[in-house]
Amino acid sequence: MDQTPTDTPPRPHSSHWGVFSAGWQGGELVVTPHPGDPDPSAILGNFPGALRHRARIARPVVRRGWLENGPGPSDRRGRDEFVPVSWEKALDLVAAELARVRGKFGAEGIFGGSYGWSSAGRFHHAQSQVHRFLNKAVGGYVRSVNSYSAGASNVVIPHILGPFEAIARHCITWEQIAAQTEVVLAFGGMAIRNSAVAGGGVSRHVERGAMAAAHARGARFVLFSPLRDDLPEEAGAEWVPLVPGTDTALMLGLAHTLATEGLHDRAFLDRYCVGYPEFEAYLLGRSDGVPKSASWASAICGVPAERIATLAREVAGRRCLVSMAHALQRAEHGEQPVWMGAVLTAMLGQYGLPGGGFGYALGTLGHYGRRRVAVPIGGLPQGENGVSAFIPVARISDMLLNPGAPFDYNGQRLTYPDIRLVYWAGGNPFHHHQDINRLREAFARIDTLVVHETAWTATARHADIVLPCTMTLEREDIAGSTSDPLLVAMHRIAEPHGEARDDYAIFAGIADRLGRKAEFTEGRDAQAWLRHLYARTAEGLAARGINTPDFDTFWEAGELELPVEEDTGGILGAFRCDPVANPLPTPSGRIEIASATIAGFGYADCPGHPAWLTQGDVPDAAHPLWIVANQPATRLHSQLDFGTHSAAQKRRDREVMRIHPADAAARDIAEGDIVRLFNGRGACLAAAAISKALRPGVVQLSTGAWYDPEDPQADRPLCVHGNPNVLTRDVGTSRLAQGTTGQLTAVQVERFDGELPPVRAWDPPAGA
Ligand SMILES: Nc1nc2c(c(=O)[nH]1)N[C@H]1C(S)=C(S)[C@@H](COP(=O)(O)OP(=O)(O)OC[C@H]3O[C@@H](n4cnc5c(=O)[nH]c(N)nc54)[C@H](O)[C@@H]3O)O[C@H]1N2
Ligand SMILES: Nc1nc2c(c(=O)[nH]1)N[C@H]1C(S)=C(S)[C@@H](COP(=O)(O)OP(=O)(O)OC[C@H]3O[C@@H](n4cnc5c(=O)[nH]c(N)nc54)[C@H](O)[C@@H]3O)O[C@H]1N2
Ligand SMILES: [Mo]
Repeated sequence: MDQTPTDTPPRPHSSHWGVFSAGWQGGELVVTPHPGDPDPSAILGNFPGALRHRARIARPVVRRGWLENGPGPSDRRGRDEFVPVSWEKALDLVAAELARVRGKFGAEGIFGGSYGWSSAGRFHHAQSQVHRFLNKAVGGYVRSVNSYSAGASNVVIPHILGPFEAIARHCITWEQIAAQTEVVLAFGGMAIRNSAVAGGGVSRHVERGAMAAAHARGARFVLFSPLRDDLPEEAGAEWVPLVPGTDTALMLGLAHTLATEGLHDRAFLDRYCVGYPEFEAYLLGRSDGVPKSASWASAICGVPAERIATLAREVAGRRCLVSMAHALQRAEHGEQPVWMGAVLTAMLGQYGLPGGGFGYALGTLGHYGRRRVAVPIGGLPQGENGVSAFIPVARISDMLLNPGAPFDYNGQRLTYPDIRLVYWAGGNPFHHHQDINRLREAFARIDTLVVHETAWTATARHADIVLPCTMTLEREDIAGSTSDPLLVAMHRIAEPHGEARDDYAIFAGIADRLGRKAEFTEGRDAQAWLRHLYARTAEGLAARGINTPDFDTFWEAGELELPVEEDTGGILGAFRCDPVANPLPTPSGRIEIASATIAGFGYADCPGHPAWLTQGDVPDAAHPLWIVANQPATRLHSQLDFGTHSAAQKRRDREVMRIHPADAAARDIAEGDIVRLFNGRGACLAAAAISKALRPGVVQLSTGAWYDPEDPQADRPLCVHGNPNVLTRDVGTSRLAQGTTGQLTAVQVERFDGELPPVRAWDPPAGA
């Protein structure tokens, strides 16, 4: 079907994992990282094999049962075959179904939360497109709030410190760390594989270099993690392999040593914080009879008491950075380690000092620790949403399974709406959501699932109407973000695959059928929108008196370096300088070590100060291992799982699970064996790699291998490829934030001696 592409010179493009140029040579796509990037990501290697892979969706299709019987609840989703239809017919069907649902149930019957990363590029950003479309052409949609990344901290940080982005993104920079930090207490590490990625694109990967510079200067890195490789070798870290999910206890042990030995910064606590006395009563055991001493902590977190106490003594009085990976709060009671990390930092008195303080999420993505871009970056305007109902993003299955049921969120009692139509563009819930078997049941309840996808993900396979869309390389866009100084002209590198269309063109076609085309497009085609978005940045530059190329000159040059702000420590730096003139936007204007607001909500699972709360999902005799389901090194989430780099790291076609030699020996598992991971919720296969980089009792299976049910007709099929979300639990972090708890769960692992089922996740489904 496709012609061999003719040779073309390299042209600029951008992705969430780096800026690059790409061109065709002898029929092959050649991808070259941006020459200014000191540490490019190998994930770029997923592009060449992906464009024309069999996993791409070539034409619009409709699920047979939906086409023949019309919309309605159906457990045939994910089990049925598909029927190809013309674009005309597909767009007619979607428009008519949107009109039906809106007419009968109102826009409250449509869920357009559509969480997901899609691709870099300000214009073709799928979430912006779908939200704008639903607002402008349908009158609104039930939305989702917060993220899978930071579900708990999105809610707790504003109560205790201030706005999430202002606190996490722009206070402590990698430049400060390289030059000034003396000790880094890295909870969950700062893995280079993770900071390879930044939403909207990243032109320079600086993290490895900054850690190497700090280490060379004598800075000390302490890694608290079940995995040894969560910091790069360049950091020269000491590894404290704690039990997963126990950081709050360990930090309480550190804090107890500080408090009982008078090493805490009382002047800082008095001047900049509220609630310390109340917290101290808990810490010392005055309020509950249990002193949270180093030996108390040791029994929970598995780190020797002496090591905890010694660390506390060694760190006090030093320029100390407490960094914390998102991962810690993607777990039951995930609010607690975040809050406790903030309190520990306050006790050390380090907020707002260069290279010191609380580096929430620093190193977990490439857009933390960067200076802010000083001019605006244009984005697609979203319009007004006529629906007020929303869910915390990870409550999707709860919502679909329990229409009308009440739930708690951040001091509010809300009700799950009654959803009939779900519209997804740019995300993969069968990648990101927990307890996939439950998610399948949830999607069986609705009338219609519409999905725009580039490739045959499990989400597309569970849809009723699948609309094929272009990959980023097949269209023009502009990449830019507030944390990267390079604005990139993303040139088109390849022709669209099959009949694929841009999300924008698809939405424009449906809006036309709903009589709302002019409202959606404002009369612009994609090119006109790019010029419109560029004008925003150009105006910002002109206002600063900076000579600005016109759009055509920018496009031809391929990139534009933008000015960045001074590195002044953000709102925490200003607060440190003068807490009266620059109070934090918390109720007290200070750091809230105890929060009267949160206490007032009366949630037992999130009390008014950080606390150690016992968990419901911990290893037991039947499921004695912790599984860490962390981010994959070889790709971004599930994107381009079929790409060359990602595919090359699989063994016998399966995702690799790491296991400690002692745990492997006890199960007669050898290097490269296929294993079955299971618990009460589900089971999957993976290939075993034996490694001492894990704490014993912990296995690691990263996310992102496409869900591949051995028998799609079964209720709880075995995933033969290695998607850990068949195992994870679908419960909220607490009633406060209702964030995802997907990072950790209890499992058993055994050698798989049966006949090895083939992996078919990348083959198109029947009829497509
Ligand atoms: N167990 C467990 N689960 C987790 C996590 C964990 O730690 N453990 N981490 C969570 C986190 S932090 C996150 S952010 C989520 C990520 O979850 P997602 O963001 O949903 O994952 P992606 O694989 O990035 O999904 C993006 C999808 O968009 C598609 N796409 C790309 N470009 C376009 C486009 O232009 N248009 C359209 N229509 N589609 C496009 C891709 O093919 C891909 O299927 O996963 C979460 N899930
Ligand atoms: N290559 C790559 N990079 C990515 C992504 C990707 O998919 N691929 N996704 C990006 C996204 S959207 C996000 S939100 C970030 C996520 O950033 P994170 O959530 O920080 O990333 P993870 O890799 O899930 O977890 C980091 C490490 O935390 C450790 N950990 C897990 N549980 C615990 C615990 O209880 N205590 C301690 N101390 N450590 C623990 C694990 O060893 C794990 O390797 O990553 C981003 N970067
Ligand atoms: Mo994320």
